[in-house]
Amino acid sequence: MSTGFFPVERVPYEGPNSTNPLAFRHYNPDEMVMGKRLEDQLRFAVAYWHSFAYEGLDPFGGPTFQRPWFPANNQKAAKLKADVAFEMFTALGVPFYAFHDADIRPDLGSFKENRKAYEAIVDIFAAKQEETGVGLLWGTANLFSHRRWMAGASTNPDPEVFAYAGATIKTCLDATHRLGGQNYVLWGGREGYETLLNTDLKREDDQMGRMLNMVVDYKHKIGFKGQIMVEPKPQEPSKHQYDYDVATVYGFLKRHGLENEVKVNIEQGHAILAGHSFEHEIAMAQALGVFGSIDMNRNDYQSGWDTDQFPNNVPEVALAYSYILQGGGFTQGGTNFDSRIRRQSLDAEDLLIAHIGAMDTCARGLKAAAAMLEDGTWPNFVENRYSGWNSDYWQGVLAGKVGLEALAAKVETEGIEPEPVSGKQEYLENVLNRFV
Ligand code: XUL
Ligand code: CO
Repeated sequence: MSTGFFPVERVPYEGPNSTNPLAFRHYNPDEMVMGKRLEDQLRFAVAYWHSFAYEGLDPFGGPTFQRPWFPANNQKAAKLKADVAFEMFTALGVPFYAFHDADIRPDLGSFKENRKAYEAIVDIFAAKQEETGVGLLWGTANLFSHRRWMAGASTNPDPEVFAYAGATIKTCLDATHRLGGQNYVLWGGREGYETLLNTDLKREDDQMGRMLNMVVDYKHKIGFKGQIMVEPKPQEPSKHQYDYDVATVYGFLKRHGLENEVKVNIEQGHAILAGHSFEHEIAMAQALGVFGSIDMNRNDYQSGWDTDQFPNNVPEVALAYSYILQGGGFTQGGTNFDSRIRRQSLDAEDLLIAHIGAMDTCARGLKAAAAMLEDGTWPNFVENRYSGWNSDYWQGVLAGKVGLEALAAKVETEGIEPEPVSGKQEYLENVLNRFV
Protein backbone atom coordinates (compact mmCIF):
# COMPACT_ATOMS: atom_id res chain seq x y z
CA MET A 1 0.00 0.00 0.00
CA SER A 2 1.44 3.32 -1.10
CA THR A 3 1.60 6.14 1.44
CA GLY A 4 0.39 8.51 -1.30
CA PHE A 5 3.13 10.99 -0.39
CA PHE A 6 4.42 11.43 -3.94
CA PRO A 7 2.24 12.41 -6.94
CA VAL A 8 3.67 9.59 -9.13
CA GLU A 9 4.85 6.04 -8.45
CA ARG A 10 7.37 5.89 -11.27
CA VAL A 11 9.31 8.57 -13.16
CA PRO A 12 9.46 7.59 -16.86
CA TYR A 13 12.20 8.32 -19.41
CA GLU A 14 10.61 10.49 -22.10
CA GLY A 15 13.63 11.71 -24.07
CA PRO A 16 15.21 15.17 -24.57
CA ASN A 17 12.09 16.84 -26.00
CA SER A 18 9.84 16.07 -23.05
CA THR A 19 8.55 19.02 -21.03
CA ASN A 20 7.10 16.83 -18.27
CA PRO A 21 8.80 17.93 -15.01
CA LEU A 22 8.32 14.43 -13.62
CA ALA A 23 10.11 12.63 -16.46
CA PHE A 24 13.76 12.00 -17.34
CA ARG A 25 15.04 13.64 -20.49
CA HIS A 26 18.60 12.27 -20.54
CA TYR A 27 18.75 9.45 -17.99
CA ASN A 28 17.72 6.28 -19.76
CA PRO A 29 19.11 3.56 -17.47
CA ASP A 30 19.37 1.02 -20.29
CA GLU A 31 21.32 3.23 -22.70
CA MET A 32 24.77 1.77 -23.37
CA VAL A 33 27.72 4.08 -22.70
CA MET A 34 31.28 2.79 -23.04
CA GLY A 35 30.14 -0.80 -22.88
CA LYS A 36 27.92 -0.50 -19.81
CA ARG A 37 24.32 0.43 -19.08
CA LEU A 38 24.01 4.04 -17.92
CA GLU A 39 22.59 2.82 -14.61
CA ASP A 40 25.71 0.68 -14.05
CA GLN A 41 28.06 3.51 -15.04
CA LEU A 42 26.48 6.13 -12.78
CA ARG A 43 25.36 3.94 -9.85
CA PHE A 44 23.11 6.62 -8.33
CA ALA A 45 22.32 6.77 -4.62
CA VAL A 46 19.86 8.94 -2.68
CA ALA A 47 21.08 10.35 0.66
CA TYR A 48 18.53 9.50 3.35
CA TRP A 49 19.55 12.39 5.60
CA HIS A 50 18.95 15.26 3.22
CA SER A 51 15.73 14.00 1.67
CA PHE A 52 13.98 12.56 4.72
CA ALA A 53 15.64 13.82 7.91
CA TYR A 54 16.43 17.45 7.01
CA GLU A 55 13.60 19.70 8.19
CA GLY A 56 14.56 22.88 6.36
CA LEU A 57 16.54 24.59 9.12
CA ASP A 58 19.23 27.19 8.55
CA PRO A 59 21.34 29.15 11.09
CA PHE A 60 18.63 31.85 11.20
CA GLY A 61 15.45 29.84 11.09
CA GLY A 62 13.71 26.64 12.14
CA PRO A 63 11.98 23.91 10.14
CA THR A 64 10.12 24.86 6.98
CA PHE A 65 9.20 21.35 5.78
CA GLN A 66 6.04 19.78 7.09
CA ARG A 67 6.23 16.03 6.66
CA PRO A 68 3.85 13.52 8.20
CA TRP A 69 6.84 11.93 10.03
CA PHE A 70 7.91 15.24 11.63
CA PRO A 71 8.38 16.19 14.43
CA ALA A 72 7.54 12.92 16.22
CA ASN A 73 10.58 11.25 17.76
CA ASN A 74 9.28 7.68 17.77
CA GLN A 75 9.47 4.37 15.90
CA LYS A 76 6.11 4.86 14.19
CA ALA A 77 7.32 8.04 12.51
CA ALA A 78 10.65 6.37 11.64
CA LYS A 79 8.74 3.55 9.96
CA LEU A 80 6.59 5.96 7.90
CA LYS A 81 9.77 7.78 6.87
CA ALA A 82 11.24 4.46 5.67
CA ASP A 83 8.07 3.70 3.67
CA VAL A 84 8.22 7.07 1.91
CA ALA A 85 11.98 6.79 1.33
CA PHE A 86 11.68 3.46 -0.48
CA GLU A 87 8.75 4.82 -2.50
CA MET A 88 11.05 7.60 -3.70
CA PHE A 89 13.94 5.24 -4.50
CA THR A 90 11.52 3.15 -6.56
CA ALA A 91 9.89 6.14 -8.26
CA LEU A 92 13.31 7.41 -9.35
CA GLY A 93 14.61 3.96 -10.23
CA VAL A 94 17.86 4.57 -8.34
CA PRO A 95 19.82 1.39 -7.61
CA PHE A 96 21.15 2.61 -4.23
CA TYR A 97 20.67 4.74 -1.12
CA ALA A 98 22.92 5.75 1.81
CA PHE A 99 22.18 6.58 5.46
CA HIS A 100 23.54 7.43 8.93
CA ASP A 101 22.22 5.74 12.09
CA ALA A 102 20.70 8.99 13.34
CA ASP A 103 18.80 9.57 10.07
CA ILE A 104 16.64 6.51 10.42
CA ARG A 105 15.83 6.06 14.11
CA PRO A 106 14.42 8.25 16.89
CA ASP A 107 16.80 9.42 19.63
CA LEU A 108 15.65 7.50 22.70
CA GLY A 109 18.44 8.68 24.98
CA SER A 110 20.68 5.71 25.80
CA PHE A 111 23.11 3.86 23.56
CA LYS A 112 21.31 0.57 24.03
CA GLU A 113 17.81 1.90 23.35
CA ASN A 114 19.07 3.71 20.25
CA ARG A 115 20.84 0.59 19.00
CA LYS A 116 17.66 -1.45 19.35
CA ALA A 117 15.54 1.19 17.58
CA TYR A 118 18.14 1.43 14.81
CA GLU A 119 18.30 -2.33 14.32
CA ALA A 120 14.50 -2.53 14.14
CA ILE A 121 14.51 -0.05 11.23
CA VAL A 122 17.44 -1.90 9.63
CA ASP A 123 15.20 -5.01 9.68
CA ILE A 124 12.57 -3.03 7.79
CA PHE A 125 15.24 -1.84 5.31
CA ALA A 126 16.35 -5.44 4.72
CA ALA A 127 12.79 -6.44 3.81
CA LYS A 128 12.31 -3.37 1.59
CA GLN A 129 15.61 -3.96 -0.23
CA GLU A 130 14.46 -7.49 -0.95
CA GLU A 131 11.07 -6.28 -2.17
CA THR A 132 12.30 -3.39 -4.36
CA GLY A 133 15.77 -4.50 -5.49
CA VAL A 134 17.23 -1.22 -4.19
CA GLY A 135 20.66 -1.73 -2.55
CA LEU A 136 22.81 0.09 -0.03
CA LEU A 137 25.71 2.07 -1.55
CA TRP A 138 27.11 2.85 1.89
CA GLY A 139 26.30 3.01 5.53
CA THR A 140 27.83 5.44 8.00
CA ALA A 141 27.58 6.72 11.56
CA ASN A 142 26.59 10.22 12.58
CA LEU A 143 29.44 11.15 14.94
CA PHE A 144 28.93 14.90 14.67
CA SER A 145 25.36 16.07 15.49
CA HIS A 146 24.80 15.10 19.13
CA ARG A 147 26.46 17.29 21.79
CA ARG A 148 28.55 14.35 23.01
CA TRP A 149 30.62 14.64 19.81
CA MET A 150 31.28 18.38 20.09
CA ALA A 151 35.00 17.91 20.89
CA GLY A 152 35.44 15.05 18.41
CA ALA A 153 34.56 11.36 18.17
CA SER A 154 37.76 9.27 17.93
CA THR A 155 39.84 12.43 18.49
CA ASN A 156 38.00 13.40 21.69
CA PRO A 157 40.15 14.16 24.77
CA ASP A 158 37.75 11.91 26.73
CA PRO A 159 38.46 8.18 26.14
CA GLU A 160 34.84 7.31 26.96
CA VAL A 161 33.72 9.30 23.91
CA PHE A 162 36.29 7.33 21.89
CA ALA A 163 34.64 4.14 23.16
CA TYR A 164 31.14 5.45 22.36
CA ALA A 165 32.33 6.28 18.84
CA GLY A 166 33.75 2.78 18.44
CA ALA A 167 30.52 1.19 19.66
CA THR A 168 28.49 3.35 17.26
CA ILE A 169 30.71 2.50 14.29
CA LYS A 170 30.53 -1.21 15.14
CA THR A 171 26.72 -1.06 15.22
CA CYS A 172 26.60 0.75 11.87
CA LEU A 173 29.17 -1.52 10.25
CA ASP A 174 27.21 -4.58 11.41
CA ALA A 175 24.05 -3.11 9.86
CA THR A 176 25.84 -2.18 6.61
CA HIS A 177 27.18 -5.73 6.40
CA ARG A 178 23.74 -7.18 7.04
CA LEU A 179 22.23 -5.00 4.28
CA GLY A 180 24.90 -6.03 1.76
CA GLY A 181 26.34 -2.49 1.68
CA GLN A 182 28.91 -1.90 -1.05
CA ASN A 183 30.95 0.48 1.12
CA TYR A 184 31.23 2.00 4.58
CA VAL A 185 32.07 5.72 4.90
CA LEU A 186 33.71 7.70 7.71
CA TRP A 187 33.30 11.44 7.50
CA GLY A 188 34.97 13.21 10.43
CA GLY A 189 33.05 16.46 10.81
CA ARG A 190 34.22 16.90 14.41
CA GLU A 191 37.60 15.20 13.92
CA GLY A 192 39.51 18.45 14.03
CA TYR A 193 39.61 21.46 16.29
CA GLU A 194 37.95 24.77 17.06
CA THR A 195 41.12 26.22 18.58
CA LEU A 196 44.67 24.92 18.65
CA LEU A 197 44.97 26.40 22.16
CA ASN A 198 43.16 23.39 23.70
CA THR A 199 44.33 20.75 21.22
CA ASP A 200 47.13 18.15 21.19
CA LEU A 201 47.57 17.32 17.49
CA LYS A 202 49.83 14.33 18.04
CA ARG A 203 47.42 12.62 20.42
CA GLU A 204 44.42 13.28 18.18
CA ASP A 205 46.20 11.87 15.12
CA ASP A 206 47.20 8.73 17.07
CA GLN A 207 43.62 8.26 18.33
CA MET A 208 42.11 8.67 14.87
CA GLY A 209 44.65 6.26 13.36
CA ARG A 210 43.95 3.70 16.07
CA MET A 211 40.19 3.91 15.51
CA LEU A 212 40.49 3.44 11.76
CA ASN A 213 42.75 0.43 12.31
CA MET A 214 40.16 -1.04 14.67
CA VAL A 215 37.45 -0.51 12.05
CA VAL A 216 39.52 -2.27 9.37
CA ASP A 217 40.35 -5.18 11.72
CA TYR A 218 36.67 -5.58 12.58
CA LYS A 219 35.64 -5.43 8.93
CA HIS A 220 37.92 -8.40 8.21
CA LYS A 221 36.75 -10.23 11.32
CA ILE A 222 33.09 -10.18 10.23
CA GLY A 223 33.95 -10.78 6.55
CA PHE A 224 32.52 -7.48 5.31
CA LYS A 225 33.52 -7.21 1.66
CA GLY A 226 32.56 -3.55 1.29
CA GLN A 227 35.16 -0.85 0.80
CA ILE A 228 36.02 1.32 3.82
CA MET A 229 36.22 4.96 2.73
CA VAL A 230 37.15 8.24 4.37
CA GLU A 231 35.42 11.40 3.09
CA PRO A 232 37.76 14.42 3.03
CA LYS A 233 36.55 17.91 3.98
CA PRO A 234 38.78 20.79 5.13
CA GLN A 235 36.44 22.51 7.59
CA GLU A 236 32.80 22.96 8.60
CA PRO A 237 31.58 22.15 11.15
CA SER A 238 35.06 22.21 12.79
CA LYS A 239 37.32 25.17 12.10
CA HIS A 240 39.97 22.74 10.91
CA GLN A 241 39.36 19.09 9.96
CA TYR A 242 42.13 16.51 9.83
CA ASP A 243 40.79 14.79 6.69
CA TYR A 244 41.47 18.06 4.85
CA ASP A 245 41.66 16.79 1.28
CA VAL A 246 42.62 13.67 -0.65
CA ALA A 247 46.37 14.21 -0.41
CA THR A 248 46.17 14.85 3.35
CA VAL A 249 44.04 11.74 3.90
CA TYR A 250 46.55 9.70 1.91
CA GLY A 251 49.38 10.89 4.17
CA PHE A 252 47.30 9.90 7.21
CA LEU A 253 46.56 6.46 5.75
CA LYS A 254 50.26 5.87 4.98
CA ARG A 255 51.26 6.95 8.48
CA HIS A 256 48.88 4.42 9.99
CA GLY A 257 49.56 1.59 7.54
CA LEU A 258 46.11 1.78 5.95
CA GLU A 259 46.81 2.92 2.38
CA ASN A 260 45.88 -0.47 0.95
CA GLU A 261 42.77 -0.87 3.10
CA VAL A 262 40.96 2.46 2.87
CA LYS A 263 39.90 4.60 -0.09
CA VAL A 264 38.24 8.01 -0.37
CA ASN A 265 34.70 9.20 -0.98
CA ILE A 266 35.16 12.55 -2.70
CA GLU A 267 32.51 15.25 -2.44
CA GLN A 268 32.35 18.05 -5.01
CA GLY A 269 31.54 20.76 -2.46
CA HIS A 270 34.29 19.61 -0.09
CA ALA A 271 36.85 19.79 -2.91
CA ILE A 272 35.85 23.40 -3.55
CA LEU A 273 36.10 24.27 0.18
CA ALA A 274 39.64 22.84 0.16
CA GLY A 275 40.57 25.20 -2.68
CA HIS A 276 40.58 22.45 -5.31
CA SER A 277 38.39 21.47 -8.22
CA PHE A 278 36.34 18.26 -8.03
CA GLU A 279 38.37 16.76 -10.89
CA HIS A 280 41.61 17.60 -9.08
CA GLU A 281 40.53 15.52 -6.09
CA ILE A 282 39.37 12.64 -8.30
CA ALA A 283 42.56 12.65 -10.37
CA MET A 284 44.69 12.87 -7.21
CA ALA A 285 42.90 9.90 -5.64
CA GLN A 286 43.42 7.89 -8.83
CA ALA A 287 47.10 8.82 -8.97
CA LEU A 288 47.49 7.65 -5.35
CA GLY A 289 45.42 4.49 -5.90
CA VAL A 290 42.68 5.38 -3.40
CA PHE A 291 39.71 6.47 -5.53
CA GLY A 292 36.48 4.99 -4.18
CA SER A 293 33.24 6.90 -4.73
CA ILE A 294 31.73 10.38 -5.10
CA ASP A 295 29.23 12.64 -3.38
CA MET A 296 27.81 14.66 -6.26
CA ASN A 297 26.64 18.00 -4.94
CA ARG A 298 27.77 21.53 -5.50
CA ASN A 299 28.19 24.58 -3.34
CA ASP A 300 26.98 28.03 -4.12
CA TYR A 301 30.16 29.65 -5.42
CA GLN A 302 29.43 32.95 -3.68
CA SER A 303 28.42 31.81 -0.21
CA GLY A 304 31.67 30.07 0.80
CA TRP A 305 30.14 27.20 2.76
CA ASP A 306 28.78 23.75 2.10
CA THR A 307 25.32 24.35 0.64
CA ASP A 308 24.84 20.77 -0.66
CA GLN A 309 22.92 21.74 -3.80
CA PHE A 310 21.97 19.29 -6.51
CA PRO A 311 24.32 19.34 -9.52
CA ASN A 312 23.13 21.29 -12.55
CA ASN A 313 26.30 22.24 -14.41
CA VAL A 314 26.92 19.77 -17.23
CA PRO A 315 30.47 20.86 -18.22
CA GLU A 316 31.66 20.59 -14.58
CA VAL A 317 30.07 17.19 -14.13
CA ALA A 318 31.44 16.01 -17.50
CA LEU A 319 34.99 16.81 -16.45
CA ALA A 320 34.59 14.88 -13.20
CA TYR A 321 33.19 11.81 -14.97
CA SER A 322 35.89 11.99 -17.63
CA TYR A 323 38.50 11.28 -14.93
CA ILE A 324 36.35 8.58 -13.36
CA LEU A 325 35.95 6.87 -16.76
CA GLN A 326 39.67 7.22 -17.52
CA GLY A 327 40.30 5.38 -14.27
CA GLY A 328 38.04 2.54 -15.46
CA GLY A 329 34.77 3.80 -13.92
CA PHE A 330 33.23 2.86 -10.61
CA THR A 331 33.75 -0.56 -9.08
CA GLN A 332 32.10 -0.58 -5.64
CA GLY A 333 31.60 3.19 -5.60
CA GLY A 334 28.84 5.28 -7.14
CA THR A 335 27.26 8.72 -7.45
CA ASN A 336 25.66 9.66 -4.15
CA PHE A 337 23.50 12.79 -4.12
CA ASP A 338 24.61 14.27 -0.81
CA SER A 339 22.28 17.12 -1.77
CA ARG A 340 19.26 18.78 -0.27
CA ILE A 341 16.44 20.81 -1.69
CA ARG A 342 16.32 24.49 -0.63
CA ARG A 343 14.24 25.31 2.43
CA GLN A 344 11.66 27.11 0.27
CA SER A 345 11.11 23.96 -1.83
CA LEU A 346 8.23 22.70 0.26
CA ASP A 347 6.41 20.23 -1.95
CA ALA A 348 6.84 16.46 -2.02
CA GLU A 349 7.31 16.68 -5.78
CA ASP A 350 10.28 19.04 -5.24
CA LEU A 351 12.21 16.05 -3.89
CA LEU A 352 11.55 14.14 -7.10
CA ILE A 353 12.21 17.12 -9.37
CA ALA A 354 15.58 17.82 -7.69
CA HIS A 355 16.76 14.25 -8.18
CA ILE A 356 15.42 14.06 -11.74
CA GLY A 357 17.37 17.20 -12.69
CA ALA A 358 20.50 15.91 -10.99
CA MET A 359 20.26 12.50 -12.64
CA ASP A 360 19.72 14.11 -16.05
CA THR A 361 22.69 16.44 -15.47
CA CYS A 362 24.90 13.49 -14.53
CA ALA A 363 23.67 11.46 -17.50
CA ARG A 364 24.50 14.32 -19.87
CA GLY A 365 27.87 14.78 -18.18
CA LEU A 366 28.76 11.12 -18.35
CA LYS A 367 27.75 10.85 -22.01
CA ALA A 368 29.84 13.94 -22.83
CA ALA A 369 32.78 12.47 -20.91
CA ALA A 370 32.49 9.19 -22.81
CA ALA A 371 32.41 11.10 -26.10
CA MET A 372 35.60 13.02 -25.14
CA LEU A 373 37.40 9.78 -24.40
CA GLU A 374 36.08 7.91 -27.42
CA ASP A 375 37.15 10.79 -29.68
CA GLY A 376 40.62 10.35 -28.20
CA THR A 377 42.09 13.77 -29.08
CA TRP A 378 42.43 14.81 -25.45
CA PRO A 379 43.76 11.59 -23.85
CA ASN A 380 46.11 11.08 -26.81
CA PHE A 381 47.47 14.59 -26.39
CA VAL A 382 48.32 13.90 -22.74
CA GLU A 383 49.82 10.51 -23.60
CA ASN A 384 51.98 12.09 -26.31
CA ARG A 385 53.11 14.88 -24.05
CA TYR A 386 54.93 12.37 -21.86
CA SER A 387 55.95 9.93 -24.60
CA GLY A 388 59.61 10.97 -24.35
CA TRP A 389 59.74 8.98 -21.12
CA ASN A 390 58.76 5.70 -22.77
CA SER A 391 62.22 4.59 -23.96
CA ASP A 392 64.26 2.01 -22.02
CA TYR A 393 66.80 4.61 -20.96
CA TRP A 394 64.29 7.02 -19.40
CA GLN A 395 62.30 4.19 -17.83
CA GLY A 396 65.61 3.08 -16.31
CA VAL A 397 66.09 6.57 -14.86
CA LEU A 398 62.71 6.30 -13.15
CA ALA A 399 63.52 2.80 -11.94
CA GLY A 400 66.61 4.13 -10.16
CA LYS A 401 69.27 2.79 -12.56
CA VAL A 402 70.80 6.23 -13.12
CA GLY A 403 72.09 8.57 -10.40
CA LEU A 404 72.48 12.32 -10.34
CA GLU A 405 76.14 12.23 -11.50
CA ALA A 406 75.39 10.05 -14.55
CA LEU A 407 72.45 12.28 -15.41
CA ALA A 408 74.64 15.38 -15.19
CA ALA A 409 77.34 13.75 -17.33
CA LYS A 410 74.75 12.86 -20.00
CA VAL A 411 73.62 16.47 -20.28
CA GLU A 412 77.19 17.63 -21.01
CA THR A 413 78.38 14.76 -23.20
CA GLU A 414 75.27 14.79 -25.37
CA GLY A 415 74.97 18.57 -25.36
CA ILE A 416 71.35 18.42 -24.17
CA GLU A 417 69.60 21.83 -24.48
CA PRO A 418 65.82 21.19 -24.22
CA GLU A 419 63.50 23.29 -26.39
CA PRO A 420 60.22 24.24 -24.59
CA VAL A 421 57.00 23.11 -26.32
CA SER A 422 53.54 24.64 -26.08
CA GLY A 423 51.25 23.31 -23.33
CA LYS A 424 48.24 24.00 -25.62
CA GLN A 425 45.80 24.85 -22.82
CA GLU A 426 43.40 26.85 -24.98
CA TYR A 427 43.49 24.22 -27.70
CA LEU A 428 42.54 21.53 -25.14
CA GLU A 429 39.78 23.70 -23.68
CA ASN A 430 38.36 24.12 -27.17
CA VAL A 431 38.56 20.38 -27.82
CA LEU A 432 36.55 19.64 -24.65
CA ASN A 433 34.01 22.31 -25.54
CA ARG A 434 33.09 20.26 -28.61
CA PHE A 435 31.48 17.69 -26.31
CA VAL A 436 29.54 19.68 -23.72
C1 XUL B 1 28.95 16.51 5.30
C2 XUL B 1 28.88 15.31 4.45
C3 XUL B 1 28.27 14.10 5.07
C4 XUL B 1 28.94 12.82 4.66
C5 XUL B 1 28.42 11.61 5.40
O1 XUL B 1 29.49 17.61 4.67
O2 XUL B 1 29.24 15.33 3.31
O3 XUL B 1 26.93 14.08 4.71
O4 XUL B 1 28.80 12.58 3.30
O5 XUL B 1 28.52 11.74 6.77
CO1 CO C 1 29.24 13.94 1.75
